[in-house]
Amino acid sequence: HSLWDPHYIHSYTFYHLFVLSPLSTPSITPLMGSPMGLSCAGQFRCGSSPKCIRPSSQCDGEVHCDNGEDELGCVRLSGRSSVLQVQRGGVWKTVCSEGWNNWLGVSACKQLGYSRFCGSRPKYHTRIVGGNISKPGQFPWQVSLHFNSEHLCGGSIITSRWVLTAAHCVYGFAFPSMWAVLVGLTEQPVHGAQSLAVEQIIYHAHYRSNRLDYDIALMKLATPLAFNGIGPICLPNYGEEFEEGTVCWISGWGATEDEGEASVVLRSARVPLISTKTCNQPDVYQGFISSWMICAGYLEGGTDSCQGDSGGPLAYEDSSVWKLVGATSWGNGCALRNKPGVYTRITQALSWIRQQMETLAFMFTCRRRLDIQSTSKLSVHLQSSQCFG
Ligand SMILES: [Ca+2]
Repeated sequence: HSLWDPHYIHSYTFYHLFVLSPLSTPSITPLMGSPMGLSCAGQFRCGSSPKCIRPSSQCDGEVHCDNGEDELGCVRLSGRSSVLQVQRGGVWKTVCSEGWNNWLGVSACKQLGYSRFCGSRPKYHTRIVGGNISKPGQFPWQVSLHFNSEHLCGGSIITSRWVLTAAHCVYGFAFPSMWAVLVGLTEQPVHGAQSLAVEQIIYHAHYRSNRLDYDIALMKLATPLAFNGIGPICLPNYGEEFEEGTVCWISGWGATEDEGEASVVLRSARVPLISTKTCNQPDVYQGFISSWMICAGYLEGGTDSCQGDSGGPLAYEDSSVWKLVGATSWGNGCALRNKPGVYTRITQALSWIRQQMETLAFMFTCRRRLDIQSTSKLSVHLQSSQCFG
């Protein structure tokens, strides 16, 4: 069983893991004193910058501070019965209680990471190996990950700052400065596509190049994406099951035949999901399919993802909302009989994804806050213990 993409990238034995331990619920603590001489009277001060924002801009689901501190610590569990509460304008409101309205519901969902603005695209009246050429905007979440200015892998936009891909794309190569995320393009090489710098790369701590599990990674963009013509795909819900035979779409610039050249144009294909039971049969993948994997494609062969498609989306349209079911991971050859594509099962990775995004955002805020603290000669240990303890 071979992983997609050049294997030489795994020959490095450089362990560049940035493993973060789970932290308790982040909370905003105003800076003690005002190191920059700004009081922000009656306003909310962004921890990492001298910026002040209106109190109503705190916890409204939109980022106003440069590092998003205004949108941290907006959700909590309260009381003995652990009711879910959401902060709005400095007041905690209990979910679904009296006075709860649609606006608060949408705002709460945004806080919890469920943006209603994911997974939509313009209407198409249409349809890799055996796949069709895609039109601009057909897969607005699809990105091309360039390493040293060359397409290496695919990925999916999941928020304005995060791109999801496969761990085997970045393993041993998690150097942000060598990567660029290209968005809004259908043809390679690139003409006028938006290219974004990468601030941080994280892959699952349990991923190893000689194994197939935990094949998931996240790239944090150095600057947020503007969603014009491009947009995020929705993550599936916790515990959401996708049944055998559910028709999904794969897309990418991967090879159109095994060991072939990468495709110039973005290709896509319809692939039905295959149950783990079927995929683990002796003549298919003989028990190699774990809970971290999901199979899709045709046992008769002919249509499949291939080298260069790695990390890209396996997407499902659920009542006109597109959800990310999988990330292209591995396969035996491409489009061979009884060797369908295998994808990282996103529902299995949800906790990990949420944890990385929340923790990293929080750590960054803390680090910035500590920098400010140390220059102002205020005691650091309190902030330290709050951030890292
Ligand atoms: Ca805000």
